[in-house]
Amino acid sequence: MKRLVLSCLLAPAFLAACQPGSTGSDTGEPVLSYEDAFIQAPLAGRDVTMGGIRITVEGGGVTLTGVTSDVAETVETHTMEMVDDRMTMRPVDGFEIKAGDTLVMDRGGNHLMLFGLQEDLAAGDTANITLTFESEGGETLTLEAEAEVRAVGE
Ligand SMILES: [Cu+2]
Repeated sequence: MKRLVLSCLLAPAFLAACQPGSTGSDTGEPVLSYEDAFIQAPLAGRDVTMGGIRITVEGGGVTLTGVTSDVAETVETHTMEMVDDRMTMRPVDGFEIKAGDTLVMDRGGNHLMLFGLQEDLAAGDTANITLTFESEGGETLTLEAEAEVRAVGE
């Protein structure tokens, strides 16, 4: 089985190499890249928080099918929507990303939700986030992201 995996486990200074456009593929197989992966430091006493990431795919479309992290028991993908004039969030099982597009997960919109956090997680830490995708051809792809734990408001 052919598996295209792109890891960007690099310091911020090297992230330019992982930005959209630098990983294009002519083979028709999706190539994933990411930037700006973060986890918001949990409020004191809470074991739930949110996170974000920008994922770009080149060369073919994918669906984001699952997320895990080494600092959380479970990770869900959520979106925000208006229900009865109030912004609420709900889980989304599969985010589609078309070839050439970027899925933005950040505060106030699509985002990651982390449950069962490791107790000592704090701003300044780094955490691994593993994202699993299915290509249009049915292949499984994995993206390993390194996320920065940021204080609220940073
Ligand atoms: Cu949420």
